[in-house]
Amino acid sequence: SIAADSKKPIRIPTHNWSSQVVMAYVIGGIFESIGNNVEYVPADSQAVYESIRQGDIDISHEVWQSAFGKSFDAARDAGGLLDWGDHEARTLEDMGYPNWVADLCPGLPDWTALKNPDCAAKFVTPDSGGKGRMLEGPQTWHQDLIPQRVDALGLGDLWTVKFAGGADALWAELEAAEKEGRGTIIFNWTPNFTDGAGFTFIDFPPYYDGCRPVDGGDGKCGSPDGYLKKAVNENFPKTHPDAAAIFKNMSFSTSHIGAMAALVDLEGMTHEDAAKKWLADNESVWKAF
Ligand code: TMO
Repeated sequence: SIAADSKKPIRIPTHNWSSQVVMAYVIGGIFESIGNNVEYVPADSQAVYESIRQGDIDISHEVWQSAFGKSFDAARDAGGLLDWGDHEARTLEDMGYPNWVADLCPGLPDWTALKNPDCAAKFVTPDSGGKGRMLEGPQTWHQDLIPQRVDALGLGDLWTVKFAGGADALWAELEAAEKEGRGTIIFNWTPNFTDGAGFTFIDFPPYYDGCRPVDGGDGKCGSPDGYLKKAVNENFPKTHPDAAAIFKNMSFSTSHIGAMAALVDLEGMTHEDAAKKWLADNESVWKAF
């Protein structure tokens, strides 16, 4: 472009799951490679869209439809936040289980297998009041979506939903269940490091627009085959035209994003080091943006 990018740092949010944080540093590294300054801002994953709309944060690079679509829509409709296109990767965010668990409940992954009391009994934990326990992610991601769904589907007498304090508690639960040889049902998503590692999502009744209680529906639906979107503050293309053009072109695949998460959650790297390694290993991918 003719006008050069402002030297004012580009403010990139960081949230509480690994691919998002690694991708923040990946994008920051790409912006720095063209001479930009960047700043990383820890932010709530729902409130961030309002912060972008207000101009306190410049971009969002992982807008997951199921968890954040409603907050994204509200900010876009209020003005000040632009839809900056989708990644190639499609997304699913839902409850599921490591594959060995299928043996405990005949009929899985069909959700109706959960109606069987013999199935639920195999997921009782000390804190579950005699019911089968499902471990949902932090409540900031979906509020009461999953407890509402359990009740709407008539599973509330057999199952209870607990919230994990953070994503790491979900992965710790997977490891502990495997070690102890017991069943577990947790919230998970794709793309993630568990792609191809023997994790199956439960087939709930199909999602449709309006099926969730927050949208006025009865709650008897699973999560959508969702987008993974990018968003920017409306002034960002004016203050940083070169970075904005790169960000518009940027599109990561399921395997790109799974690898970003795996470097942290399987290989134990820091988010910053994972981003450096990802950039070094994938020059041909990001230089094309
Ligand atoms: C937004 N998330 C990837 C945690 O489902």
